[in-house]
Amino acid sequence: MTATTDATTRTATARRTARSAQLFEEAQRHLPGGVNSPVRAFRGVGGTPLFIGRAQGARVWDADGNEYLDYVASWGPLIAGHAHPEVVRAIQEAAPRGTSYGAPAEGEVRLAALVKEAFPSIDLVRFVNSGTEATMSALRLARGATGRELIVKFDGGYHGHADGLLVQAGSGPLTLGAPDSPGVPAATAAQTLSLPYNDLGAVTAAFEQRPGQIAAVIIEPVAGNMGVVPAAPGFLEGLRELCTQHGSVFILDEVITGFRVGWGGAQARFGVTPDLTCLGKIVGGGLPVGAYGGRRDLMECVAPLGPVYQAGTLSGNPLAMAAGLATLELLRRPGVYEQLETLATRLEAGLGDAARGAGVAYTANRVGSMLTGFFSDAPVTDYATAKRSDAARYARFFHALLDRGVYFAPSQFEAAFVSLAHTAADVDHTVAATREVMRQL
Ligand code: KE4
Repeated sequence: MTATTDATTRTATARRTARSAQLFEEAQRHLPGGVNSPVRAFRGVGGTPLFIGRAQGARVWDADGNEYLDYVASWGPLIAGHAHPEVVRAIQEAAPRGTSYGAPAEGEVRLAALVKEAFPSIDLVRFVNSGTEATMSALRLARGATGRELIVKFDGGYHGHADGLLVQAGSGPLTLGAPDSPGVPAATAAQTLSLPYNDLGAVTAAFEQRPGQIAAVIIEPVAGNMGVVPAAPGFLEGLRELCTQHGSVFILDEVITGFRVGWGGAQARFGVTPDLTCLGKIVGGGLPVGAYGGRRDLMECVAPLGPVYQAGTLSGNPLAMAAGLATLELLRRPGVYEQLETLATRLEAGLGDAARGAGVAYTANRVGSMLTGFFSDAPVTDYATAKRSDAARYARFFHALLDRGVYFAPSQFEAAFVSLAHTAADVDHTVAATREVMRQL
C-alpha cells in the first residue's frame, strides 16, 4: 500500500478535503467563482471543487493528498497521461533556452510539419494559444475569404467563448443551464444560426433560405460538449456537399477529436475533408496551444500574407511547441490508438454492464477514447436528447465515484477520456466502483 491510499484498492471513504475547501474559500476572494474556467466549479454536480496538487500518469492527487484515477485529463489534452517523462523532459530542455521570443523559432516549424503530416487537408497552419482563438480566427477567415457574414453551428456544440459562438452552446453554458451569454450583442448572435446536430434537412433549408449568405458551417465532428454525440452516418458528408455546393467554408472543430480519435482526427476516421480544421488540447500536450489551418487559398488570406488579421504574443511559444512535439511523437508510434481503443471499449462495456445489472436507465456514446455515459433511457443523438439525461443522477454518480477514488468530469455534458497511462486494472477498478454505487443512485 502506498503512502496515500491507493485508488486501485480503496472503497468509499470520507475523503479529507479540508485543504481544497480552504483553498476554494480563499480562491473565491480573488477569482470569479473561485475558478479560472466555469466548469471546474462543480456547479453541474454540486459540492466543493477539488484543488489538484499534482498529477502523474492516469492519476491526480488533490490538495489533501487524496488519489484519484483521472478521466478528465484536463478536458482532453493529457492523452499520454499526466507528466509523461518525455513531455516533461522536452519542457525542461526548452526552458533554459528561454520561455518566449516573440519571434519565429524552429519548434513552430517542426510542430507545423507534424500537424500537416497528420492532417493532409491542412496546407498551411497557424498556431494560437487556445481552442477559442483557433475557432474565432477560423470564422473570421471564412468571413473574410467569402465576404459573407452568417455562420452555422449546432445546438450543444461548444467552440470556445468567442461572441458569435456562445449561441446554444454546449459544455459550460449547457452545464450551468445558461445556453446564451449576456454581453453577446444581439446583432452578433443574429449572425449565428444554431441548428439541431445530425439534422441535415435543417442545414439544407438554411442554405436554401439564405442563398449566398452563409460564410461557414462549423461542427465538432464528434460532439464532446453535450456529452459525446457522434455525427450520424452521412451527416458530415452531407455538410461537405452543401458547403461545396454553396461556396461556404466547411470547418471541423477538432479541438477535442484531433489526435484523440485517431492520428488524423475525425476527418481521417470518417473520411471527410474540411476546408479548415481547428485544433487544441492534445496538440499542445497540456500547454496552451490552439491551431487553425487548411486550404492554401484560404490560409493565404491570413496576415501577413493576406488581409485577414490575427495575431498573438505567445503564439508558437517554444515551451508549448516542445510539449506538443513530444506528445505527438508519442502518438505516432505503432499501436497507440489500438491500445486506447481496447481500454475505452473495456470501460464502456463495464459501465454499461454495471448499469444494466442495477436496472438503471443508462446509455453510452463512445468514439475512440472519448466517451460519455448518459443517465437516460433513450439514445442520445443531439442536444435535445442529451438534455433529457438525469443530470441529478449523474451528480450522485460523480460524487460516489469520487469517494472511491475515481474522477469523472463534473458535468453530465462532458466527455470522459482514457489515456495511454490507464491500465486494464484501472478500468476494472472503475467498473467495480461503478457496480458498487449504481444501485444507490
Ligand atoms: P479552449 O479555448 O477552452 O482551449 O477551447 C475551446 C474549445 C473549442 N472547441 C471544442 C470542441 C472544445 O471542446 C473547446 C473547449 N472544451 C471545454 C470542455 N469541453 C474546455 C473546458 C473548459 O471550458 O474549462
